[in-house]
This record gives sequence, structure tokens and C-alpha cells, in this order.
Amino acid sequence: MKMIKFGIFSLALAASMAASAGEVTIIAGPRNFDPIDPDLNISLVKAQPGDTIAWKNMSTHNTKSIEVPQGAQQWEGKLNEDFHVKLDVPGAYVYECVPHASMGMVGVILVGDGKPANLDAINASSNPLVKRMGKKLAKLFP
Ligand SMILES: [Cu+2]
Repeated sequence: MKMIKFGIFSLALAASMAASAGEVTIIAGPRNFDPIDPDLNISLVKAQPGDTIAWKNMSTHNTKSIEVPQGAQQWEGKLNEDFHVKLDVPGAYVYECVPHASMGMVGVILVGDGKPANLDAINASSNPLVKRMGKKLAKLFP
């Protein structure tokens, strides 16, 4: 009986571990990515290391990273195509829709808890879109 109980416990643990690598969905709107954080008024999602970020409704849009934490991979999705990327490195990721970046179609993904290690790099960026996100994030991490 003990063995059976342990077996069931192990299965439940394995199932919960498999479920812990989650998927976070970002939906493209006409000139923005949803969801929008109501306090910061920017597109912002939170994830944990190992989660997959999925962009949907990407007709006329794409996603391209413009700032990633040190050691993380950059990405660039194709125009008009849904896209996904697995993010393993904690920190803040800033991405844009290339055709609509100048209209503010930019977003942030925070991976992990606490202050992102690359927040200083974001604030020091020469890209004004990235810098703008850094100013917004400063409200979360004063
Ligand atoms: Cu777009």
C-alpha cells in the first residue's frame, strides 16, 4: 500500500512539474499588444523561467526582441505569423512589432520575480523605445 501511495504521489508531482512550465499568451491588437498593464499603461506580461511566450492574432504584425537579458537569445518572428519563444533567462525582455513600433507597438515580458538584472542596461539603451519601457518599469522597481 505504501508503494502504491508513493507511486500516486510521484505521478501527481510529475504532473504538477510538467504543468509548471507554463505558456503566456500575448494577443496583438490593432496597434498594441494585449494585455496592457493598467498601472504602467504598457503591454506587460509576467512569466517564469522556462515558460513559453506565444503571440497570437498576428495578421499585419510581428514580434522582434530589441532588448534581452545577458545570455538570452534574441528573436524575430515573421510578419503575419503567430510566434512563440521559450524564455529561460530571468530578466526583462523588450520587443516591438516592426511595422508599428513607431506607433508604440512595443511590449515587455518580465521573466522571474524581483527586480530584473538588466534594468540598468534597459535604462542606458540608445533605443528610445527601450528607454521608455525602462522608465515605466522603474515604477515597479523603484
Ligand atoms: Cu503591429
